[in-house]
Amino acid sequence: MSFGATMDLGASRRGAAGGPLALRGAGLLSALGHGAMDRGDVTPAEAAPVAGADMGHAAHSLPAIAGWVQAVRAQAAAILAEGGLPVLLGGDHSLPMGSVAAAADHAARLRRPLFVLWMDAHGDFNTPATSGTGNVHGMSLAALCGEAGLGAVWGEDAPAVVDPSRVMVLGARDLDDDEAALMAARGVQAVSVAAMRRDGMAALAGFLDRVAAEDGLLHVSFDIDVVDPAYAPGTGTPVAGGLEPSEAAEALSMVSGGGRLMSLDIVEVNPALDQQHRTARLTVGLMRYLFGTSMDWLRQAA
Ligand code: B3U
Ligand code: MN
Ligand code: MN
Repeated sequence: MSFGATMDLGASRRGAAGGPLALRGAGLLSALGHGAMDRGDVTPAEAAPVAGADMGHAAHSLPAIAGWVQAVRAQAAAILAEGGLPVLLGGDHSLPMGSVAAAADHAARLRRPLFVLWMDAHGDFNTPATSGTGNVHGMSLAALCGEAGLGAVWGEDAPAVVDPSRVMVLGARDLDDDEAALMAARGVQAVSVAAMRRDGMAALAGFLDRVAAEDGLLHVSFDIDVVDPAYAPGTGTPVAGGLEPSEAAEALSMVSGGGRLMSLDIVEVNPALDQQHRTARLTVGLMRYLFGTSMDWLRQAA
């Protein structure tokens, strides 16, 4: 069950707000499989006033982003409550603060641990104190793991939404120094593209084994910049040396096979930077490997 959030205030470059339309236009619903439906776009809750006059500098647009996160959380929670699988179409990567929070609430109700697979060139593990850009899409995973500074989203002393030791960042290749140190200190497993080429999919396989061993549920947060910009140029912060489409497809197929997927984000597709819709099309094609609708899509598209 997909829904859109047309928000890109967490990024430096505008345009990812057009992601939901681009993904739908590229055939998202058919990729999600038989019976999938789209709920349209959420409307943000009114921006909450934030205490602390300099908050806006350390984390740009945080009050407005918090309003969107709240709306995403409510929609994802409603879909989960109906027994559906929420698919958030972003928008930038700050929005999953809402979808992951909804998944965590739902998993807690079922008394099962939530695991998060964050497929991304970046760690998104900065805080307002470590961020060089002030962009909230570079802080969302840290906030979910309980780091301080984005209190406007959940309230300053809210507990961590996710246990950092149950998080894997896959495809990481652009971590800031302080960010990498914080991830290591908290026990977030970051797997670089180089490590994936060296070890095959062993790290991901081990992670998925853990999910199964603990009878966990899995949230996948897919930032399209995990794929190499040669194939996916339509994104705001491209980083060379990314995954080949076949590698991303293999990873998503492995997740699909485990049958533990509970919710999904598809973020950072920016049609304003795309070339002939190829990034949106590739993103949708890759999702076919997650939902078992691929029919060897990559080979057919080639
Ligand atoms: N680490 C940098 C760059 C970045 C993070 N996420 C994206 N870009 N998309 C930052 O701004 O925190
Ligand atoms: Mn990201
Ligand atoms: Mn990224």
